[in-house]
This record gives sequence, structure tokens and C-alpha cells, in this order.
Amino acid sequence: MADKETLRQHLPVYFVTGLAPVGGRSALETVAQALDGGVTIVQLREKEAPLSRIMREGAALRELCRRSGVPFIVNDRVDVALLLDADGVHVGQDDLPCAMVRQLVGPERMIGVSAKTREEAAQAAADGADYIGVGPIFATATKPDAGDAIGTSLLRYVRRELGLPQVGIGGIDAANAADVIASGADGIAVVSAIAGSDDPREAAARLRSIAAAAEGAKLV
Ligand code: TZP
Ligand code: MG
Repeated sequence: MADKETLRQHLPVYFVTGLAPVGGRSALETVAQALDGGVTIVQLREKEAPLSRIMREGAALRELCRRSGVPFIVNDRVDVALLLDADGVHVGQDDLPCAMVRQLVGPERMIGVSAKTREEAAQAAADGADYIGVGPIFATATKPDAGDAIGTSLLRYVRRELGLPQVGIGGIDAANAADVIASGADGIAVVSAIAGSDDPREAAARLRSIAAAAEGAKLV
């Protein structure tokens, strides 16, 4: 498994992207700009495209990330993650259980697990997750089935009781990112704050500096 402190260093600005163009930009262009701006990890989260396209465009994204020295994570699909030689896979509560994912990906690739309750977070830790994605922290239109916003309290619990690396996700932007880090998150995971911005490079750079300042001022 990834060393916790090394992993934490990759989490400050976690960009989650699909393959659909946004605002006239291809996903590849957006990721290139986001990497340029300083995102620290990239997740491919594509729920609709045919697998042939996911493999083709995923390979290009994987290559871009590798050139920037940034970990590349695949959402949901362990097979796709392995075939793309991703650095990790991220699973939700309805996907393959974390312990089984570990059997498939081995000890080195990282596993992230989504959690919205203490029980889910504790189970992920017991099952050998490398990090937890906690959310939705705030309301978000990006994932209509995300459920109600849970706020920041689970971040404090994970920090204090589980000690596992974690990112907050859901409705996070430049205005509330510092709160998420101050509450115990190692990073912020965002879709629209970068992909929906007119200038993904600038948006990523801004989030990176907000995350760094909030990490420096952290009390929890
Ligand atoms: N999981 C929980 S909320 C969410 C995901 C994938 C969507 C986050 O998108 P945004 O635009 O950053 O709110
Ligand atoms: Mg999933």
C-alpha cells in the first residue's frame, strides 16, 4: 500500500473528470490545463461512454498524468484501471468491496473508497483502503444521486479516529475549500470548480494555493 504521508502529498487538489467536452474544451485539454495549474491527482470518472472510448482516451489521460508525475486513478472499474496501468482505483459503496479490489490490484496500487457515514469510513479503513473520499460535503448538481450534503463533521472523525488520508468531495470551490481542509481533509476533490471554469489552469492554481495555505493553518 502507498505510504500514508506520500499519499497525503498527492491529495491537495484532486481533479475528477469525465470524458465529455465541457465549455468547448475536450477532457484532454482540460486535464492538460489543470495539470499545468497544479492539480496533484486526476481521476477518470466516466459512467456513460463505451468502453472502447474509455480505453482509448483513458490511455491519453494516463500518459498526460505520467508526464506530469501526477497519479492517475480510475473510478469504478478495476479492469480498466489495471489495463490502463493506473496508479489506483476509486470505488463507491455499490462497487466491488475494497478487500476484493485489493486482491485484484495487489499491494502497490492505491485504493480510494467513498464514504458518507462513520460506519462506511471505518469499514474502508478496516478493508485496507489507502484513502477515503468523504461527501457530498456540500450540495452539488454534478452528481444528482449523491444524496444530502453531510457537511464537514465526518472529516474530523476520519482525521481523529481513523487517521486515514482523505479528501472531501461535493460542491467544493474556491470559496469553501479552506473550510474543508481546516476540518481535517488532506485535499479537495472537485469536478465543476475546475472543469466548469473558463480557465482550468487558473482555477487549479487558485485551489492549490488555497489548499496549501489552509494546510499550513490546520489545527485538527
Ligand atoms: N461524489 C460525491 S459528490 C460528487 C461525486 C463524484 C460530484 C462532485 O462534483 P462537484 O462539481 O465538484 O460538486
Ligand atoms: Mg462507483
